[in-house]
Amino acid sequence: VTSSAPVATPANPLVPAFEAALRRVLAQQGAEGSATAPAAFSAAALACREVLLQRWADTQAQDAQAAAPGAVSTSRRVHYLSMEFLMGRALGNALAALGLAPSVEAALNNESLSLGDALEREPDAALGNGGLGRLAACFLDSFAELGLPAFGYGLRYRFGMFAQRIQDGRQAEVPDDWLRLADPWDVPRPELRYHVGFGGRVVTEGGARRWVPAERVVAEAHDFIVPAHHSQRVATLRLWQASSAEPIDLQAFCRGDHAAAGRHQLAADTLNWVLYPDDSTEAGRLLRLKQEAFLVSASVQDMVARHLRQHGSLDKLGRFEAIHLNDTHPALAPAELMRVLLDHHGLNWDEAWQITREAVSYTNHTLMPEALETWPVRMVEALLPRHLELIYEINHRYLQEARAAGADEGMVQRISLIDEQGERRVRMASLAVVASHRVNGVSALHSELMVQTLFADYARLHPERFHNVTNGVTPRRWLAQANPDLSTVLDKHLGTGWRQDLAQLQKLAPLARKAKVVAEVQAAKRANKLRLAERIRRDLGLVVNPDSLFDVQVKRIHEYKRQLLNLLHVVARYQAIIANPDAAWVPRTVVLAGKAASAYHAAKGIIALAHDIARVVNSDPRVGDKLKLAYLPNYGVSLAEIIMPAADLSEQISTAGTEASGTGNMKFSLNGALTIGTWDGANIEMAQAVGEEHFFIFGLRTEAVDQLKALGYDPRLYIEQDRRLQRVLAAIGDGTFSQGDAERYRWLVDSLTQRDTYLLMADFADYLAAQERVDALYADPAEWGRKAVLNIAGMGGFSSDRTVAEYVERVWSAQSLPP
Ligand code: DL6
Repeated sequence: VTSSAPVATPANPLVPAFEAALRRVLAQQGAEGSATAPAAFSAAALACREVLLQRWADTQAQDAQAAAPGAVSTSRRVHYLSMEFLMGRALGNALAALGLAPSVEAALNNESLSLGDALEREPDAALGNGGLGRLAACFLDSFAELGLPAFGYGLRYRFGMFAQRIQDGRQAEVPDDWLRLADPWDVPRPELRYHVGFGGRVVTEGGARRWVPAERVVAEAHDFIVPAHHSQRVATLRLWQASSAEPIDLQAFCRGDHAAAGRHQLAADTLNWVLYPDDSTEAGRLLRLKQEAFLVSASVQDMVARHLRQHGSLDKLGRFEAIHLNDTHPALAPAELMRVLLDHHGLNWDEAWQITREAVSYTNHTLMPEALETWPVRMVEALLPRHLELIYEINHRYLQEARAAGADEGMVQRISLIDEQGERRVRMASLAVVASHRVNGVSALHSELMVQTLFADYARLHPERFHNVTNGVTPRRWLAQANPDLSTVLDKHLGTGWRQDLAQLQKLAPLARKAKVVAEVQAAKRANKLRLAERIRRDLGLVVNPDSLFDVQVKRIHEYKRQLLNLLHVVARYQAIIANPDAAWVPRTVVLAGKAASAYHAAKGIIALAHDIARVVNSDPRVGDKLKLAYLPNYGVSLAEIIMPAADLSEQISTAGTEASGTGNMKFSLNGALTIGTWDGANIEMAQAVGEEHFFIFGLRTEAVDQLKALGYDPRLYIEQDRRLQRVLAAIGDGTFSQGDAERYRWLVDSLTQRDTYLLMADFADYLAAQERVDALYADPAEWGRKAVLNIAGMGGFSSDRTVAEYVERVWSAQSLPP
């Protein structure tokens, strides 16, 4: 743990209070004779929690005062709705933020306990899947750091998404039981409870519509407090827990039908079991929709209640409260807000719609058609009949306006919130766009493609709505906490201010010419590589050479991210080494990690192939340390904190036009890795910031991809021209890596040969050429080191503090509101 300022010194007024709390908690636990690492973890966490609770109360008081009638501040409170928050561990961050690391370390040492062990005991709060969820977690850190009045809203998943086990080289999903040790960070708010309805019917009473749900659950708030590192402010992550309004049916219980007695509670519990229940079944899909409605309803009710407490009326709600939709999962929020304003508070349509559009904004995180949510109308009708009525009405009015503005019938069909082709479906992205005053993409390229393709019609009608805000990552976690050795080097040469103002990394650029600075950065890298090598040995029993080039691709497993292209390179390299073992090979350790969605068979096939290739390559005595392939299981935030600082080469190789931004790419560069990447997502802005000559760029660009597809892409043309590609595909197809089983990867070779949706064949040769440039540069450590330093220096613009500041300016400010 490296502590950011304020550093705990004897003058730090928190220290005595903290030490007392620590002694108290340790004494309680010690009474059971359990002064062990888990006890040390919970004691340290509970002690931090006391300080955090005080800061939480102070922050709320400050924000309430700033929002009071007549107060000068007009800053809007942000309500960031997201199905995912990939928080990781909290203790290291809390100690650094509170400046308590040295004192807690000393206090634990007095009890013969180690802080390092205590930190390792904490389970990851993995309430997310990938970049979208980790971005939300970085934002919370920046909300606190920038002092923005803000709440993140999510669900308290009992079992996260899933923990990944590898059994016989295949992914197996097991429950991620992260709450098995009581969660010391959890702050239950039993006083904050809201009813959320499902099903039933809508009746007319006195001319007004009223929803009579068939089922009701209670949403209970549980807070997680996120501290700033350079002030006393905090941000709040409010997670909803469902319970039944009727937890036990006593009649059924007395009849002896215990299952029936608990069925309501079971239905409520199910809402909190896992993130993204497998959507390959109707029940799974229904549960997802229910979870989304649950998140949205509880959060909107909470926001409205707070606004009413502070302002007494609703007419200015849109001016004071921003509701942000992190992707389309919470896109029911505008319908829910309309329902609350119309049905509970008696506003008329125009008033309610004006407030809703002022409040709501939306970030799109993907252009992939299959990831764009739509829900069958029949499902929405059955579960949320009043919301469907409101969506119809929003649609009706919106299409009327569009017609009046000259939209023809073709356009009307395209912009309608209801997809009428095939089974009628509600288009969630359309609902989000129509109800928002601002819509943003997450990198320059993505935002441009968003208005040219997915939202082209809406962008023509409302150009002022569309903006770009390129993603960023928090330097507190992804540099200060994850990479203490590099941080020490930066502190020595730049001072400590980069934690708060990452742009200060620029000052490193001129130092890249100094061999001593480069050597210090390289020494930090080597220490991190030793740490990762040890982790690989521990998890896989595989010994890797810490001086080999660590070539890393870690992220969700998805065809568009092209982990398969990486594997094709590994096979090509393996074959080349076998063919010419005495050549001067630059030793490489290829590291992969990532989870595949449980119902995504092709992605799971890629994981299996990686393990099959690793088994053969790693055990071939002709190869030795010239090539090793390590697939680390159960990728998550804590593992990423070990991997990112240790990478020499970062693989960002998605097909151009498919990766919205990426944030892993930023974490790698920030930690001094060089990138091999396509002209995609935020890779582009990173290459521009660092200097394209310090990046290994390869592959077709978006326009070329589009042209090739328009002409009729035929992967066989590329295969026919490339002997290496033929040999690689032949080996994968003939059972070389699958114990002679020529059927195992037939589907994969067929798919690459016949369709190759993500153009691996078209980019293969250029990718291999770029890998050769990587080898050549790595053989010159001084030059590699210089470029590594320049990569770090160029990353000043990719802090989530900058990103959040841009959201405030472009999306959440009073100036961004519709007239
Ligand atoms: O914006 C955060 C993150 C981007 O960095 C990734 O490029 C993008 O894939 C991810 N998007 C999603 C959305 N769903 N899908 N697929 O996770 O968002």
